Amino acid sequence: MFAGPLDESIVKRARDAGLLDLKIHNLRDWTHDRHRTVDDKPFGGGPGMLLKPEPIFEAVEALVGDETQVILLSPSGRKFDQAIARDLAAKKHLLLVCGSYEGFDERVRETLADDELSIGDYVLTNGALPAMIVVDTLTRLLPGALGDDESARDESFSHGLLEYPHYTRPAEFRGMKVPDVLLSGNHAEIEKWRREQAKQKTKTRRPDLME
Ligand code: 4G3
Repeated sequence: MFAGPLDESIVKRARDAGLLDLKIHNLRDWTHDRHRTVDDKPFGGGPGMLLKPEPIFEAVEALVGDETQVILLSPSGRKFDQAIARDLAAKKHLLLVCGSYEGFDERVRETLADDELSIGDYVLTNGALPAMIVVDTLTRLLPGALGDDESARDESFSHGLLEYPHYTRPAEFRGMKVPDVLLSGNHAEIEKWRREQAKQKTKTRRPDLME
């Protein structure tokens, strides 16, 4: 599941360039029984299974260093966003713990985790996709991970607004014209137009982003 996405384009390039050292671990490697059991039924009854604490504790204890941030991925975490991404991209070492099904024994949360993140208000079968989303988001923030062309595009959320409309050639396509101001060569006017468009779009689509 991790192999495909993390071996693509920019993430692959960053790994190959040594900007990012990424390792995948299997919780089952820290079990001791014949069936390599990682889950169990919840005390008190109820549906679903929980990840047993022992393999997670052993795995985390084996993998952490002095500068490790241990982060659980779960729907009850704080909502992951670009500001959190910037903060995490500056960390030396992250350990992302992906639970599945009904999640973690509470003692993992209480004593092992430094933080708990959610990528949004929906439930997935496990935390692997959320972990990959976190990795992808952080990777493009690592110095040198994006080419110059790509870096220039990194504006979308850095002003806290949605992107202004973008156009490329041709200047007219099937009767649809690119706004004149973008062809004017007047960079002050272009900047003003873009700022206004971004503000309008954010106000109508995402008023929550406006202060
Ligand atoms: C823990 C994360 C893990 C508790 C994980 C389910 C969605 C997200 C899981 C739990 C997940 C998210 C595994 N689903 N929104 N599934 O980031 O109830």
